[in-house]
Amino acid sequence: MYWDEAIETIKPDALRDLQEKRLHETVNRCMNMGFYRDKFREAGIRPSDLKTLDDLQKLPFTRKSDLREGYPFGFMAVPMREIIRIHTTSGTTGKPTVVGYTKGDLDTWSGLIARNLTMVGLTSNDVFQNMVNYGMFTGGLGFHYGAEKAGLTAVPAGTGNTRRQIEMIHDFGVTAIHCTPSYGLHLAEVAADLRMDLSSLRVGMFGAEPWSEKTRRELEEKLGVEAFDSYGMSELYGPGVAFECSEHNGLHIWHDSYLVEIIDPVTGENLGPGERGELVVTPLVKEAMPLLRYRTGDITMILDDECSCGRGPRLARFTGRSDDMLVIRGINVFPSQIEHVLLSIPEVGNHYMVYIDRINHMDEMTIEVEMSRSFFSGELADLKKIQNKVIKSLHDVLELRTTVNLVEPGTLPRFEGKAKRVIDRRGAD
Ligand code: DLL
Repeated sequence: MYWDEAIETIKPDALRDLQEKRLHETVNRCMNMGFYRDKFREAGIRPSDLKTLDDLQKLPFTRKSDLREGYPFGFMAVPMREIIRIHTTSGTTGKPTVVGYTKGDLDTWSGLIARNLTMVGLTSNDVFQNMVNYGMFTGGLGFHYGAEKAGLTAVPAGTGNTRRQIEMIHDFGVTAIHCTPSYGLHLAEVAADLRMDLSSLRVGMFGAEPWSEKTRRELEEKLGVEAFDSYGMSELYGPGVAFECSEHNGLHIWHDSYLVEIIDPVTGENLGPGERGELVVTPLVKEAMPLLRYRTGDITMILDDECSCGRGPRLARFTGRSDDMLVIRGINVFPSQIEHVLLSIPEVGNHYMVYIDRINHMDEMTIEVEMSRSFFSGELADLKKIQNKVIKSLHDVLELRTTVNLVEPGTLPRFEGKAKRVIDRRGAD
């Protein structure tokens, strides 16, 4: 068990003092980086202009593209000899972003994860199987060190070989798992097909990609776990930034370590609690790679009503990104809208792929979706009816004509890491 009483029960005044002290330290550390020295000079501000937390908005934003330009080590605020590990973002477009960690960073990060594991009720009596990638992705080593710090028995399973994963769960009496929600669904399907036993499980922690309440119910039912949402990103250490408690009503953000703002992604203006917008985070504890007002691109809102667990503010479930918007024949489409429509139709399952092509200069969106097992009769007339229903439901929400192909259950790709469900095949023409 890992319980940091001084921090987790901190009173509002003491918290504010701590946040201000840590913000000053962070700004001073940032002055070791050419990028921030230039930014401050351009904006005509000095670190000493930052007196209280209310001055945060005077500081410039930092964007993913800034970090990319600093590849590989341009954002390190300490000499390389103090950096004892690096991770990188997945970098599907261009170079990835490199994130450095000092010894202090690894200690702080594992402490944050250990807090989360304790928050969801895990103790040294639990056996924890970590089914995410242990390489450059932060989910593997990040959760692993947190689990050890909290005293759990860690099983560093990594990804792949689902049958073996299920055997280990059974043989080692695994009580808690961590994976992406899409892999969780796959694990459940394989276990059901092979009639293998997952009954030792009681807690499932899922994150690294957006998922819905419907998926939560399915994961809980099929895996026999209580499912917790976990949010993080490499630039902010990795997982452990925000995590659900057993109320399952928003993710607690560790406010001693991260300052959060919500902004309008277009104007950059700050929005209030209850208003949905882009999450901007200023980490307060990072040594190797401090960041100021980092634009995560993730869409959420701050819930400032008190949680009955007594912990600090929460972020609402993430509903997409400000930058995954697709423009199809001039219409803005968020992949989360497509998912939402598909999940509301019982005849189709939650595995789907979206393809976007440009045919004769026109954008065409094709959605392949698996039928639900219980509705899959193979009757042509039934299929046509369901297909039309999906097309109409999508049209009602997106105001867009789409091609829908229904496919047999179990035929679309399953993802061990993050699901990549949108494939944009439009070339520049
Ligand atoms: O995904 C870190 C992580 C590992 C989080 C394991 C949770 C569990 P990146 O690869 O840098 O880091 O990707 C970060 O993933 O900006 C979000 O868009 C998305 N994401 C992460 N967690 C959630 C979540 C890790 N719970 C990007 N809900 C973020 C929705 C999420 N999206």
